Parts: sequence; structure tokens; C-alpha cells
Amino acid sequence: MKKEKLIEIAKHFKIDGEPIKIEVCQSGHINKTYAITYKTNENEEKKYILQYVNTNVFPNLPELMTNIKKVTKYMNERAIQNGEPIDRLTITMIDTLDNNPHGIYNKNWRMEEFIDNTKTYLTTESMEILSEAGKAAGKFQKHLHGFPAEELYEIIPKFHYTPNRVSQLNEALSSKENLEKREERFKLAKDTIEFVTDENRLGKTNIITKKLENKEIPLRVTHNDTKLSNILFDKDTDKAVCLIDLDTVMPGALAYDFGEGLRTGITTAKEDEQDLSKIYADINRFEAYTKGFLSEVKNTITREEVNTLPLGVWMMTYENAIRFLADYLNGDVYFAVDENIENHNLIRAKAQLELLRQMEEKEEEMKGVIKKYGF
Ligand code: GN1
Ligand code: MG
Repeated sequence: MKKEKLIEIAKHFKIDGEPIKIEVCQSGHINKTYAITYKTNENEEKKYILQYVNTNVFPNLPELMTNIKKVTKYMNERAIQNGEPIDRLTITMIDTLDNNPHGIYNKNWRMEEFIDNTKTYLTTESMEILSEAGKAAGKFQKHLHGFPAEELYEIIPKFHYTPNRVSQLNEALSSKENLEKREERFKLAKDTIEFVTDENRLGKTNIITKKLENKEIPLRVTHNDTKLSNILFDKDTDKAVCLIDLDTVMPGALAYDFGEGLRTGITTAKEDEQDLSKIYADINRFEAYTKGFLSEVKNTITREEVNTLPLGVWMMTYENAIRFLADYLNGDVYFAVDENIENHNLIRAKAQLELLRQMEEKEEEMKGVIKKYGF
């Protein structure tokens, strides 16, 4: 979109000063994100994030914004009560000039403050950063402890209910739409489909959700998208600052957030690494993340939740693979793909499955690490 048009949109939000610079942010597979720098009335520079939310994925944006406002308000109030700083605790949405009750301009647009002196990582070699990533996910849990999860809207129904993802894959497999065009994709994905639809694997997909249903584990407020690139780190110290992208905050299981963090944290490989030999599920990386995570949730996590953690890592990896594969077979309708990378979603699925295969071999090692930290 043209810069002039973006500036025109930005002017509908309550910000002092003038926009002077706009950059496209390349991360994220769903929304379109821009960083806008303003010159304030005091002649200082201040950055904001302008986003076009994809309402095919998030059809009820007012409900989504309501969830975000509720959880961020809760975090701020609790921190104030505890005498803790709130300046970089969580994201802050900007109101629109016409005071839209949900902070939305023209159906899809919203603006938030850019959190100062922070950066993100797609991957990292550093064990310290991984441990900080674990802390970020754990802190989110800690800050929202006591929030009544059932008050939140289920923004994407059955988001991490993996059997539902399996059904969506089955629909993609049996759909007769555009069959000619998709035929080639079915051929290329043959082995991947076989791997994914293995009966043993499918049989494990409902364990965590069953425990939630039976109340063996508590319903938590979960972020549901704790991948490494959704964590802000301090530019100078590399300490985790907070989780961003709260679009999928919903009621869920603790293991979803732990699992999604480690899906991207356990390896140095990118999510779409094409050279499978570069993908290595490293138990030392698992340990670094786990250590950080458990240090923050140690007073709130239940015994049964501890038991679900390794399965959560497996499940989030499997689930993303299923989703990438289904989207590939559907013709890339959900996740944004890079036009320069042929079969991008299939590549993503294969990379996830390589990780999954290695995780399956390391299940006992993962359990051992969790024990080592006293759980
Ligand atoms: C999407 O919005 P983004 O790009 O952070 C997706 C996640 C996937 C992730 C895979 C709403 O996250 O569930 O795990 O891509 N978000 C939604 O990278 O579907
Ligand atoms: Mg997201």
C-alpha cells in the first residue's frame, strides 16, 4: 500500500505530532504490519505500529480487541497494585479520533505503541536468549494468573484443538474443488501426507484437550502463539521484555504456550528451512527454555500440567505441520507465502515434521530435563 494512503489512515488515531516515516514489517503470516515514526509536538521521535488485521482469519475484530483490552488492563492493574513498573509490561492500543469503542478504524485498522528499545528474533544461537524466551511465556502466565479465562471470547474456535486441525486436513484431502490445479500439489506432498496421517500420531492429538474437558488441568489464559518472533527483547541487554501479538489470547492449556515457544526455540533452523539436515532438535535448547519457563510458573503450575509439557511441544509442532500442509493442498489461502519460494507451505510442513520426528526420539530426554528442575 502507498505511503500516502497509510499516513492518511494513521491520522485517524489519537497521536500527538506528525508521521514522518513508514516502514513495512516483514514478520507475521496473517496481518499486514507497518512501523510509523512520528515527530511529536515536543520535536521528539516516537514509533507506533499500524496494522491491517486480516478479517478472513479474525472475522470478529471487536471481540478480539475486547480480549486484548481486558487482559492488558488486568496485567497493568495487577502490576500497579504490586508496585511493579508497567512501562514495557505489555502492548498498549491507541484510541481512534472518533472514539471507536474497540480502537478499530475502518473495519481492519488498529494502532499500538511501539515498545521502546526492543528487538525480535526469528531464530537464535544463544542459550541465554532462549531462557529469556521461556521466561517471557512464563511471565505472561504469572501476570494473568487469577484472570477468569472463561470470560474471554474464543477468537478462533478450536484453535489448538488438534483433532479439529486433522479434520480440516481431511477436508483438504477430500475436497473436489479445483482438483486439476491441485493435483500436482497432492503428488508433491504424497510422503508428507502419509507421515502426517499416521494412526499412532493421530491417536495422540486429543490428550491435552481431554484433560481440559475433564478438568484434570486448569483452563488458563493462553497466548497461543508464543513463537520466538512474538517476543520482544531489550536491545541492549537481550532480556525478554514481553510477548506481543495478543490476537489469539484465549482460554487454553498451559502446555500450548510452552509447546509453541519450543517449536521455534528447540532448533536454530528457520520455520521454513529447506535443508532438512540443518534441522536439529537440541535438548540443550529445550533445557534453556524450560529452565526460564519453569522459573516463572513454579508457584502456579500443577503436577498434571507439568506432565503435559513435553506433549505440548510435540503437539504444537504437529499441529503447525498439519496446518501448513492443509493450506498447501488448499492452494495457500491462509498463511502468507513468499512468492519467491516455490511450495512454501509444503516446505514449512516438511521442516516441522523433521522436528517432530526428532522430538519423538527425544521424549524421554525432555521428561528428564523437567525432572532435573525439580518437577
Ligand atoms: C501464525 O500471526 P503469526 O504469523 O504470528 C498463526 C499461528 C502459527 C504461526 C506459524 C492466527 O502466526 O497460529 O503458529 O503463524 N496465527 C494464526 O508461524 O493462525
Ligand atoms: Mg499472530
